Amino acid sequence: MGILNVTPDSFSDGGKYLDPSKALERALRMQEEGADIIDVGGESTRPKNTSYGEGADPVSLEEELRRVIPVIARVAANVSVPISVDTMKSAVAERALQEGASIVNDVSGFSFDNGMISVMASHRATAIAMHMQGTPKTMQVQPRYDDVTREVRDFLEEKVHQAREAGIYQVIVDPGIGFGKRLEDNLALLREVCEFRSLGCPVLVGVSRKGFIGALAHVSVEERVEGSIGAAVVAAANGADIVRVHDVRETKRALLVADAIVRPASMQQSVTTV
Ligand code: HH2
Repeated sequence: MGILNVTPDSFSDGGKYLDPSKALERALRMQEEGADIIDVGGESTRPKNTSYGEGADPVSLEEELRRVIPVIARVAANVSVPISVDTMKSAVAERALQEGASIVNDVSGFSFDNGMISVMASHRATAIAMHMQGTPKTMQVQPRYDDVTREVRDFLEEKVHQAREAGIYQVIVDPGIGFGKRLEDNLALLREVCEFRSLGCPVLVGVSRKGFIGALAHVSVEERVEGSIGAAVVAAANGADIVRVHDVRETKRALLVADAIVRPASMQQSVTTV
């Protein structure tokens, strides 16, 4: 899954793709480099208490629609891979689905906006349910778990159940690396990705250029490509079906090799249905 942030303030690529023609160029490039999904987002979730300064401010509905919808329309008309919309707002999801997106990536796990489930159900969208403790503004303020993998798994199980009750059967689960997690929580979740496979859904992991890579490799956000690829390879080896990345070409090459070594066809859950 290639990341297309249409935001002025995303932590690693903010401001680069605000212009719809630049965004389209980027989407086409990621498709050519091997992305199987393009994820378009108009609201940064940059955490507080990090080297990026203050946490991201929430974006109004009007502003998010203004950023995202023209880009989704242009990307949908020009790429052949599925498009997901990274939003917590049901009105943004609805417009994006009308314009050609087919997946909704809701980092709040459908908790922020209680209209989200019915929008996804009525459009027969694929739902990505991600775990987050708190909100983007507060999530890195003393996150705490007794058993992070069990607690995140229980949360995602409930979300899968909630989606199925509403008639949404295509659900992708995501433990939410960096969303209300300490370093040791992120590492435990990546070590134990296989625990999420028993939910019976494809598992998505987003590690690209995130803070824990900077903390471990002592590198700024511009220098996290190698660490990101290392983490993506380990996540895939441990059972992730989809990795959400900025550096598509490099990650794809690494994953082609890693997959051939560690993932026999029988272990791969179907993601072609999304
Ligand atoms: N991470 C980010 C945003 N959306 N969605 C899912 N499903 N999983 C993730 O791990 C995830 C996500 C944060 O990364 P990024 O989009 O690069 O930054 P920002 O939130 O600052 O735009």
